[in-house]
Amino acid sequence: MLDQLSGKLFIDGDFVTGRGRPIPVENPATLEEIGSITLASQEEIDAAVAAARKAFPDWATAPAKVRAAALHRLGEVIAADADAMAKVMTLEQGKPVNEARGEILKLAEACHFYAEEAVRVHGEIIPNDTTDSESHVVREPIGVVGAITPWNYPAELIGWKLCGALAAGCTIVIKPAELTPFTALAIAAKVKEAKIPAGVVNVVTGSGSVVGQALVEHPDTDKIAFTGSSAVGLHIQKTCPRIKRLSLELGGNCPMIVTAKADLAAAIKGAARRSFRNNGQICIAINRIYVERSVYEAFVAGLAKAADALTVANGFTQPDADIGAMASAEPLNKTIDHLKDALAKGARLAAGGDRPQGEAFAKGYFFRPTVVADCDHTMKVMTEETFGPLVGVMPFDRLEEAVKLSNDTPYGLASYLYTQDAAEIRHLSRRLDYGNVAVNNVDAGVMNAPYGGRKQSGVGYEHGREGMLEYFNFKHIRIRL
Ligand code: TAP
Repeated sequence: MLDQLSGKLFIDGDFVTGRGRPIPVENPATLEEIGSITLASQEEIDAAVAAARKAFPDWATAPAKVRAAALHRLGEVIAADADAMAKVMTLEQGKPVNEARGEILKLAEACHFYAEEAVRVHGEIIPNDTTDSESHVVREPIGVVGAITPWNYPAELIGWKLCGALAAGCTIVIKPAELTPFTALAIAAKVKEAKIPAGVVNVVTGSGSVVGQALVEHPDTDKIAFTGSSAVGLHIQKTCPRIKRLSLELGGNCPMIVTAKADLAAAIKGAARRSFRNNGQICIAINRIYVERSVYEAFVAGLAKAADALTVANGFTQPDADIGAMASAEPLNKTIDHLKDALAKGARLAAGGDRPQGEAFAKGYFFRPTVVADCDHTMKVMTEETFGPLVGVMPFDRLEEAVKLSNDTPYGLASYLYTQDAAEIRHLSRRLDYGNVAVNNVDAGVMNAPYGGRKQSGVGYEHGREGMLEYFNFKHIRIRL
């Protein structure tokens, strides 16, 4: 599959060979080159946006059931080829094949979810201030969407935008991360196979500062749907040269509170999963854990044991490994930096702390799941987004203190709480200043509920009906009867 996708762009329903500079793509587990993509030129970006614009009127006005059927077809062809698509993802991103397959199936689920939502685009008739008129409020698709996505979930983060946009009647130009372009191009192949009309979906590749920025500045994109770091999100907001809709799903620095009334075994299991899955390269990864002092040492010992038990391996040759290679040198180096900073400031290393030993790990970006205890808020691990397999733990004495520490961050994406006490659940979950609060579980995002951050974690929502609303304009039609 990679041979067919190398060097391609997907414009107006067809794969075309890009004429720009080739950019090599590496396997982060072996550092071998697996293919190359092209830096899309302004002319190619213009062609993609023009194709989306040309396709827009027919797609926007097609019966909702036609768009729904197209999304159902897309979900089916993606699920049918999940194994091959998962291997492509693992080769460029590093996560184990089984986990990548799960992500591809989630993409298929998003297609079916938004196919069902597409036929429920209702308006409203509102009585107003005169007896002989009424107000009709209808939803109309915004137009051409530029979607810019990161490398940590190369399929799902495209899927939420693609499916919400298409269900609403928008057309889209996708710019995937330079590190993980092939998953996006594999999705484009499925768009073609599902016979979604030409121009409705387009993919252009290349660096964010050139190709992503060109979509942001393009006079004919009506909305930018972005997922990535808060720094780039802010840059997009500042440099967007004209008024257009922006949704920004940005960084996180997610806390977990474990009280003395928690099921400790469940809390440890949840913490190990949400701190280390995908190497912690998740916007909703648990970065920092506050544990009530009476259960603190037991929790640290349990989490260290759980971290040590996770298997780290090349996720392609060992598809069922818990953790594969990190996606690139950048998050690996940041993890090492945050670890050194914590240890220098007095943290205690409880698990991990170095690269795994052995020939298989000689080249790739591997790091062992790492737990540091006795942390405080002078340490980067507690105050910045690490985006790596590192979690900090800190004791607390009063619940108010745990809430204050949890909210002591510019971010507001997801938070986690473990307690069996109903009063604690009610009290704490309402006081955590986050878009998502998961209580006694670590699955902060589900397809049919809105998912979004506050503060520096962004504006707008994905998932759920709210995720589709991002792609509509509301129109008020006042009719005199
Ligand atoms: P970024 O460096 O922000 O990159 C994200 C995307 O933006 C990439 O496609 C990147 O392109 C592109 N980009 C970079 N500069 C740009 C510019 N000037 N104009 C337009 N596009 C530009 O983030 P990342 O390192 O890939 O991803 C990690 C970050 O994403 C973390 O902070 C994480 O928390 C966040 N994230 C948030 C969420 C949600 S739902 N809130 C989900 C996942 C990840 P290139 O990389 O190709 O240059």
